[in-house]
Amino acid sequence: MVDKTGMIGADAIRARFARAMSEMYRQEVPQYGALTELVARVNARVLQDDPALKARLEAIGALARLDVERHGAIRLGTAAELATMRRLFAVMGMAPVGYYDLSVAGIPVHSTAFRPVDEAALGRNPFRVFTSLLRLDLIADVALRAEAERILAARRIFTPGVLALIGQWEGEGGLGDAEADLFVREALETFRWHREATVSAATYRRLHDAHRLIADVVCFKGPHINHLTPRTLDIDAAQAEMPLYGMRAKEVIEGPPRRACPILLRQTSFAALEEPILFLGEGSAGEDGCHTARFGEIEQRGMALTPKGRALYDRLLRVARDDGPEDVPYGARLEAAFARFPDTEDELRGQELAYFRYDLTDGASLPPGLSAEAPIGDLVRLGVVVATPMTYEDFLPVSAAGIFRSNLGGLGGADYAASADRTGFEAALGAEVLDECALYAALQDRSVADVRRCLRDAAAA
Ligand code: OOG
Ligand code: NI
Repeated sequence: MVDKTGMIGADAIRARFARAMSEMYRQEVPQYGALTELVARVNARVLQDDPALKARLEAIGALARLDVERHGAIRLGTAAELATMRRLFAVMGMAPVGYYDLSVAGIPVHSTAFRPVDEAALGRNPFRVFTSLLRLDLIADVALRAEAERILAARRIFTPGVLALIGQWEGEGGLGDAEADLFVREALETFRWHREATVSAATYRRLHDAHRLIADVVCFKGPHINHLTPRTLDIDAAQAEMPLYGMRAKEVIEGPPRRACPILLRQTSFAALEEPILFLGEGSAGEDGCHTARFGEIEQRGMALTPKGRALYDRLLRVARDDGPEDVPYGARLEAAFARFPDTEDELRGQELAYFRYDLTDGASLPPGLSAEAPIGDLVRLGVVVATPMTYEDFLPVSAAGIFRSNLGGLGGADYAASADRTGFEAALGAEVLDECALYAALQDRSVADVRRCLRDAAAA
């Protein structure tokens, strides 16, 4: 954890931060604590009932990360906030991966996910934060837009302490043990909930009427963490148990249906809490109000899909949403549409719909007559190589829109011209976002190259 120069590694800082964030959110939103208990219980039961799954997760080192695995979400107001957030997450080994345009779904933000990228880092702690930037350019009311810009320009969401530590990390390439702890404490302040709004009730109302999301981003001191999501091994069971814990889950689980070979990501949430806030008084005393922003969510992760698999997923999801008979419930339409998505690992691999990691089978050697350069599928079929599906580490824009919508209530009406602006997002970020498919493909290619090298070495020996 501490290297020979006394520096703490990024993975360790991220793990400390994720733990501190979880602790803070548990204090702020007790239902989150209940949700993590529910998920821990469901996961323990799944592992007990399915020893093969347990062995497989253990073998690929995926069991250790499960208990600590969380993703969170924040919404930022300005380009400068996003650029500094990128530098803050870099200290924890988290890079921006993917571009998500939510304007198509009537939500005036675009987003990326900050997350660790390499396999070892993901294995240690895959903490990720879905980070959205408000798009004031989509607000038609010019005066309101100017007012929001003015309010946002005046706030400082980072403490002087964290800015100094980020600068130190950039200059020296690391932080010592005590500095890492200080960094975690100072960074956490940015994500804390503040019940004092920075605006009057009248201003809040105006922004809220333009779009609830605008009020949530503009009227507070900082980008409060709005949910923290544990990962479950059986989202249907967890969803069914949510009412027992006093939570009302959203009606449909976002993403693909339940399958023998889980793909991508399935998510569900419980509605945002109504929380008391205090508006800035026009005179002295502030006026009481309430705000809904923070909620709970659970996720189940499946295989990462190739662009070909993803295209099929997107097409079938559209079929289920748009073309299904009206009188058939959405869940049944989804099942029907996805009957056309292959559901065995052999098919998914053979048709190059999902990414796999290839490893030499224990003690295996090359059968006579076969070269180390033989098609990887042949090596798998002959038992020389074992293929393990890669976990999807990212998000889904249609699902994210569903999660946003279920927590902003009354979103209807917002109708923006679809206008992805990746270039604008990257300019604000001060960097390009990484392409998630390129990351999975590189990992897959590297595992194939490693397998072939080992086979060649063994044949030469
Ligand atoms: C983010 C909603 C998206 C997910 O898991 O897809 C999300 C937000 O509400 O800020 O968290
Ligand atoms: Ni989420």
